[in-house]
Amino acid sequence: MSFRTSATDYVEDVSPGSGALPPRAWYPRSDTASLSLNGSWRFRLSATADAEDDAFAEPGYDAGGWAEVSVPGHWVLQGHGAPVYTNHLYPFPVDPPRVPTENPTGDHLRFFDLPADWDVTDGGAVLRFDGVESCARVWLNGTDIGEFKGSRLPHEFAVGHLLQPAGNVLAVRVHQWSAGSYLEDQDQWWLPGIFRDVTLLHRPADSVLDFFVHASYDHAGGTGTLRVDSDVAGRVTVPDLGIDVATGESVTVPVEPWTAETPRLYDGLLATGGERVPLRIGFRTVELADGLIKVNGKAVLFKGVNRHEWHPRLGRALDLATMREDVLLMKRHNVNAVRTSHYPPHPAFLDLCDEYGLWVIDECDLETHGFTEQAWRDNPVDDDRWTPALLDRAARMVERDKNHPSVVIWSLGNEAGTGRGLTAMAEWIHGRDASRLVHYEGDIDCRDTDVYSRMYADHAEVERIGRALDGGTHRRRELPFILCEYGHAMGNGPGGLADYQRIFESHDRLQGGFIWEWIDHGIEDERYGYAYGGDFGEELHDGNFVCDGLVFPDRRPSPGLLEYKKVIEPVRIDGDGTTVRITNRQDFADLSALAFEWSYQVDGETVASGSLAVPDLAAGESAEAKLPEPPATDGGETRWTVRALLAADTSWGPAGHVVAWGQIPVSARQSPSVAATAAPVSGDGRITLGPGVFDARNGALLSIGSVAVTGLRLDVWRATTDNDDGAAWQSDLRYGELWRKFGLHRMRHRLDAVQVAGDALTVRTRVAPAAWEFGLATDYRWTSDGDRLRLTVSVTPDGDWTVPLPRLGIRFGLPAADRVRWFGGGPGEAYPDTRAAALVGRWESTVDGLQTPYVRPQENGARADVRWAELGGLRIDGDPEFWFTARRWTTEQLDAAAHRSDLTPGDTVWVNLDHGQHGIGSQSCGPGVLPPYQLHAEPAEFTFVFADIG
Ligand code: IPT
Repeated sequence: MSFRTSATDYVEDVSPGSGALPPRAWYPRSDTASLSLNGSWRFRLSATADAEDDAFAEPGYDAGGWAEVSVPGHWVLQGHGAPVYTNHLYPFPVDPPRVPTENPTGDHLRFFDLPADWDVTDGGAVLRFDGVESCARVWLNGTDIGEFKGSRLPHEFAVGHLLQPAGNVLAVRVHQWSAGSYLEDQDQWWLPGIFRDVTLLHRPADSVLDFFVHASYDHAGGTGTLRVDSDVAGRVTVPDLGIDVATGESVTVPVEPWTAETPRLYDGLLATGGERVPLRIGFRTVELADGLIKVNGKAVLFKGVNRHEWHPRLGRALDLATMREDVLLMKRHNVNAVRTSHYPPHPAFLDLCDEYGLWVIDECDLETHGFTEQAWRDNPVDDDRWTPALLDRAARMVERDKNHPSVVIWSLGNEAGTGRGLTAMAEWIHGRDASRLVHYEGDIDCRDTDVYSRMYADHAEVERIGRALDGGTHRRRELPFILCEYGHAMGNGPGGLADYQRIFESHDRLQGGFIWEWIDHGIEDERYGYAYGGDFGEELHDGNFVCDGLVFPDRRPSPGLLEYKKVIEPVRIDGDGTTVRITNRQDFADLSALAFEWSYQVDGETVASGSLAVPDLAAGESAEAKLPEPPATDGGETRWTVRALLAADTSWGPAGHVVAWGQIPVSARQSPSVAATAAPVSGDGRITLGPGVFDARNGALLSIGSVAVTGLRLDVWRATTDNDDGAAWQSDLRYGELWRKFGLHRMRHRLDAVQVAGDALTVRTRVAPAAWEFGLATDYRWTSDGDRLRLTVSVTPDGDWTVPLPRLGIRFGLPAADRVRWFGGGPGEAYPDTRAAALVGRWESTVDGLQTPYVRPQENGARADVRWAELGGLRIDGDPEFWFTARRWTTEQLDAAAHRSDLTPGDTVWVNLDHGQHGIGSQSCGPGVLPPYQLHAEPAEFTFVFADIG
């Protein structure tokens, strides 16, 4: 007995669908007519797949009472139902290919007329869907034309015979869940809907079907060979190259090659009897040679990111402007590669990668990660019944995207275990396109792939792989290595990027990596600012794990992106006090696009600057340039700053855009000195020492001159970051958890003595958490020269400290402070292992401007190497330099907040001056903090000098 209605059987059918045309190359325009069917569509939501019959598809159906949604779009982001976020767990029982009865189903209706000049008698027409999640059935003018799955892949239907000049009715029934959902278990929001363009294409007689542009480059001869294979014969012309050949015919001419650094495209045309299709041709050859990924004969180093499609209001329904913004942001931050995690992007994105220059790993829409929970039993990729669906997905990706020079590697998918279906995909792809390599991280032995790829391997292991000490199968040992994911950019971080980069650059086999990931998938939300998993009442969810990008949901760069930009800069600038060494770290381009400038700083102020002559170095070369005679100065801390800038406007950045920089110290800083000439004076329950006034009973500082100070004391706590907390599955020590276990967030301060002796006021304390026997003996020693107040903090750990400290320093409150000036690292935040981008100089900000608005609030905003800072009428000089943080809420409030909207500024500005900060690491999904950046409980002494400058 069957309980299922046959009308919806296709939903749970493992097949890719029926009725669609074979996949073919996608191109944005030609001279044939097309009609965009984007816009407002009529919409009706049902709770199950078969709640409604198909009467709505009939011409004349009255949808007057229906709602409206925008196409492209996701209905759950337009007030119908709600989004669901899970990382890898299927949000439905795992019983492939069955899906729940509760299966939100959106019926969509679009009425359209053809433009007057569209001749329905000339040839046919094709209806194209660029992306529908997850399964759709389509009717045109009441005729069922087919159904399909494969959410982020195009599907075309021949509809010429059904079209009318006017009054056409397009009906699309979209099911949130289908057999296809089992293949689409990517770490992202589940967002049903017609989320990419819907287009009607006129197909006149003899118009183009599929075509394959083969454009290779012979780096030895400097020539390009072009051959365009086309299902419909025609001619191919490339005016700039004098090419005019028949389709299928090869021609070899001298060309400039395409690379991500030099994205030379030639405009061409494919003309058949019925259509003229513009081509943008890039000549380049990708090969595996000498165990390396080579393009045009040279090994490339990927400085990549994993890009999901995301917009905080539109979800994965991205417009062209947003795609372009992504590409421009990447180029401006020195990113040279994109993995289209974990599905083929909107096809227009790849046009932008061709145009601006980015290496692309194009990844198929395939992930079955949830099967890991059952030891991969019943995994569709190892079950022949699913193989046609897998091959269909591979073909739809390859055929759609094969004409992009930017695409250098095909990826079978992500986190799908292993199985025969994947092997079949790889075999098919290798057979169809021998001009590119095949990637799949899950193929640990590289049986089917051309690249050894891993995710989140720690530094030591990557180093071993670089040294070829990792073993593995014979095949794997011959292959180059990439980290397809690393540097988990969740919240504050990732830390340790510079350390990875050093390793990549030390071993040829290591060809770089791709940060996880480009953008936080926060959803704009009135309640929270940005919502994340769980904010929509999901029964299962993975919280803010969906916010792990280098840019915030609004695409503002996070400090992680600025750090990455610095770490991967294409030019290295270093040197000693008199010469500067410039290294061109690019793989292809010389330095002719860049101009160099020097400047000279005394105590952070620029006193002289000029341009620096740098030879036009070829890729990989380095040279020394002579710095001018340094300006005469009267002491002070001095340094050179050398910058590489765009010499002229480019397609992605204006002249003057800073690409790379380096600082070269000349003379070191003098420590602030304060003679202890004033003596403490007691009276009236107060102790006065120079400008400082203290409470005589407990030694608490009350004011410095006119500035009231509250709560000054040792502080070791920080609002744990996502990387401190670590991922639940990490077997390593996770300090966020241990810190709380050991009570570092609830340290008690026991007063042992307030001593006035000679020129000093000394307050002796012991700082320790309830329940534990370890602590920090902490002495505060105050002296003054009458004008300034000097504090030396001495910390001596006792007992058995088994965890590092989150931070070590003092904190205090100031009644009012808005503007902040400092001399030290800036302009943005930095931590011990995320400090590459901190430029030493003079900086200014508001207190609010110091905050980094992580979607889930957490420790943020420290400025590194601060010599002095001024705020709220105080000047603070540090000995040694310190980490400076100021915010209008306490660390405890920051720690308790789940969303930005939980943080409301109070009247007090809380200031942290830290002698040490624990590093950040990448343990939210990856290795923790490397040993040099850990802050161990050890004896420490540090000094601050305070002056009232109000
Ligand atoms: C890896 C996934 O490939 C990626 O989609 C994302 O979920 C990332 O982790 C974490 O944000 S899977 C890896 C943790 C086993």
